[in-house]
Amino acid sequence: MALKIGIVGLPNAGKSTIFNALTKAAAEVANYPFCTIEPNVGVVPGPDHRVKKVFEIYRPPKATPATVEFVDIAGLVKGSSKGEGLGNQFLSRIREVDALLHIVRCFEDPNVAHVSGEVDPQRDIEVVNTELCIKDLETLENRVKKLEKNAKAGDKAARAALGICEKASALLQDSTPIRKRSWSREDRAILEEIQFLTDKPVLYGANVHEMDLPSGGPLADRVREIAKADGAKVAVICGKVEAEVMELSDDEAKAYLQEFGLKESSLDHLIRLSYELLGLVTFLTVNQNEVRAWTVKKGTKAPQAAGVVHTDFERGFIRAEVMCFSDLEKYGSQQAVKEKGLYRVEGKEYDVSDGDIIYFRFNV
Ligand SMILES: Nc1nc2c(ncn2[C@@H]2O[C@H](COP(=O)(O)OP(=O)(O)OP(=O)(O)O)[C@@H](O)[C@H]2O)c(=O)[nH]1
Ligand SMILES: [Mg+2]
Repeated sequence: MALKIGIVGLPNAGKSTIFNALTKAAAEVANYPFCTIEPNVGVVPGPDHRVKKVFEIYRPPKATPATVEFVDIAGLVKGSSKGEGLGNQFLSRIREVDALLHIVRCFEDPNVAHVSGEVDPQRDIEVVNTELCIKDLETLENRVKKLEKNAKAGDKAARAALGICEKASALLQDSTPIRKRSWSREDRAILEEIQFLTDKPVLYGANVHEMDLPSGGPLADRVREIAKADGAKVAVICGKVEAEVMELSDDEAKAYLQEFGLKESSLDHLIRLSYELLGLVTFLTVNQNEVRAWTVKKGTKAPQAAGVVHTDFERGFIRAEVMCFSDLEKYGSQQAVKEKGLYRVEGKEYDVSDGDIIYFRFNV
C-alpha cells in the first residue's frame, strides 16, 4: 500500500519545485503561473534508514523501502472551481489521494510573481480552501441528483443519505471543510463514498525563504496558527534549498543542510509528518531474498499485517516473531537480540508497532 499525497496550492507557490525535489523527477519548473499543465505523478521510496541498516546486517540480494506517491497538479486560483486558470480540471485527479500537501508561499522573491501581488499565507490558504469547498459542492450536487432520483423511487437509504448531504452542503457553502465536523460512523460511510477533497487530512508545507530556515520565520508562524485551528500539521520547507540539495552527494547535502541549521532534508521530515498525520506505521520483514518495509495503519493486528505481505500469511497465521529495530541496531544481530531475551513471540491480538521486524509463521 503506497501512501498517496496530492499537492495543492496557488500558482508559483513552489509545488513543482518541491515535487521535483521529492521525486527527483523532471517536472517542469518555471517562473510563470500554470507551468504545470499535466498532473505529474511520482513514486518515491520513503526515507527509511532502517531498511538500509537491516540490509547492511543481513545482506540479502534486495532491499525494498515503503513507497510514497506524490501527485503534482496545476495551481489553483480564485475561481478555479468555475474554470478560471487550469487547476480545476486536475482536481478530480487527486480524488484518490490519502492526504493533501498544501504548499503555501512564505518566501519573498521579487523575481517570482505572486498571482495576488504580495505574499500573504492566510489569504492564500483561504483562497485554496474555498476553491476546494466549491469543488466539493459541485461533486455533492451531482451525488444529490442521483440520490433524489433513487429516493423518489422509494429507496430509503437514499433518503437518509440525502439528509447527510444537506448537512455537508451547509458546511461547504460556508467554506468549511468536511473534515472540520465530527460525523457519526454511519454518516462517515456515506461521506467517504463521495471522496470529498476537504475531507482529506492536510499537511501544510510552508515554503519559506532560505534565510528563514530552520524555524520558518513569522510567515511560517502564521501558517502554524491556521493549521492549529484546522487540526493540521506544518512542515517548514525551502523549495530552493531542496532543489539544490538534490544535485549533491549525500555528504555534501548533509554539510549544506547544516549551513541552514537543518539536520535532515525537509523532505524526509515531510514524509514522516505525513505518516504521523495518517496514523501509519512501518514494519519490516527480512528473509534470505529481501529486506522490505511495509506500511499499515496504527492498530493493525499481526494477522492483518501478515496479510499485507501475502494473503496466505493471514489465512494460515500461527504467530509473529518480533524484534524491535532499535534492539537489532543496538546488538548487531538477531542472535544477540535473542540472547538478551528481546526476541518475542506474539499472537493474533498483537498490535504491530512502528519499527517492528517481523517473521511470520503460518500454515499453508
Ligand atoms: N526564492 C525562491 N523561489 C522558489 C522557491 N520555491 C520555488 N521557487 C521558484 O518559484 C517559481 C515557481 O515555482 P513552481 O514550483 O513552478 O511553482 P508551482 O506552485 O508549481 O506553480 P504552478 O505550477 O504554476 O501552479 C520558480 O521560479 C521556482 O524556482 C523558494 O523556496 N524560494
Ligand atoms: Mg507547478
